[in-house]
Amino acid sequence: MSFDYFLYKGVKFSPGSYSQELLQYVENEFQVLDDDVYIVTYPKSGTHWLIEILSLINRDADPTWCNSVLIWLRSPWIETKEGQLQLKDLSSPRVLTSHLPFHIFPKAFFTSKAKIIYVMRNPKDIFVSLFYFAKIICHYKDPESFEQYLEDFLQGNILYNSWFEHVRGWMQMKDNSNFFIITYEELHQDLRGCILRICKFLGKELGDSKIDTIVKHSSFEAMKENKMSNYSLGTEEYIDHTKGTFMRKGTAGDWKNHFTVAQSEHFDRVYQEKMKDLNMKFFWE
Ligand code: PPS
Repeated sequence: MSFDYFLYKGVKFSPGSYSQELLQYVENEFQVLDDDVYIVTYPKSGTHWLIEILSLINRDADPTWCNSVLIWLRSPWIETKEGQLQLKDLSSPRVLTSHLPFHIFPKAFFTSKAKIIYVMRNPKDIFVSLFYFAKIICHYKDPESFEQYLEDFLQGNILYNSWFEHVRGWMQMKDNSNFFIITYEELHQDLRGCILRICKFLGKELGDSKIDTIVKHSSFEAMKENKMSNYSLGTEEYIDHTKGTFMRKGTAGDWKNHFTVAQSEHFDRVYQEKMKDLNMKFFWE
């Protein structure tokens, strides 16, 4: 795609689905309800996996909603023009989604009882996932090459800026009781255990067989098959389906199939430098 990103408080956004006015509104005027749950992520971290899990938890494991309503209508993006229209049709309790960095998230959240689930993923895998996604989705500029795009990613020269800034910003919330962190890698390793932890955070008790049903319907295979969740329907305007699919690979560690040793070492050096004073160890490290 050929366009220029615009800046809102230093963060890059693409024209089309975003605007200065909307971002200003979302930051300063968006009404947060006490029973809202927000899935907050840097792109490609596992956002949709969480939407599917929460859709199932909130319907007591009944998959009918997931199988009949498009995923982005179940949990609209608060910062996009489309999302703002879609969320008007939602009833409470709402599950909403956002890729916004901490410093421009709706101010009203911070004085509310609403909850955030922050999903994180190994940034090397995020980069690979994004490299393929940017080629098929219109909101991102087309990557010139893997090498160049890696530099853009490390410098934050892309939509939503840098992964490092996103994580560092949101980690200011890590000790708050309404803020829950989960990683893509944990979901992979123990989906059932993660669902139980998410239920606990949400104050939801579901029996064993319901948890099993949620595990089944939120697997990569089930979501890839589900036309309401796999982005094959209603996305022609945004996604070039001839170039790839949204539900691409769904694995942890795919970066090893893409990075050279030199690229991986370069990434590690930038990572160490940018994260050195954070004093947090992540699940994928
Ligand atoms: S987005 O567009 O930024 O909101 O993307 P996001 O949903 O955050 O991340 C997309 C990646 O998550 C993978 N995915 C899953 N992996 C495992 N299990 C399930 N159920 C699942 N659902 C989505 C999806 O395939 C993207 O990762 P890659 O590595 O590209 O396959």
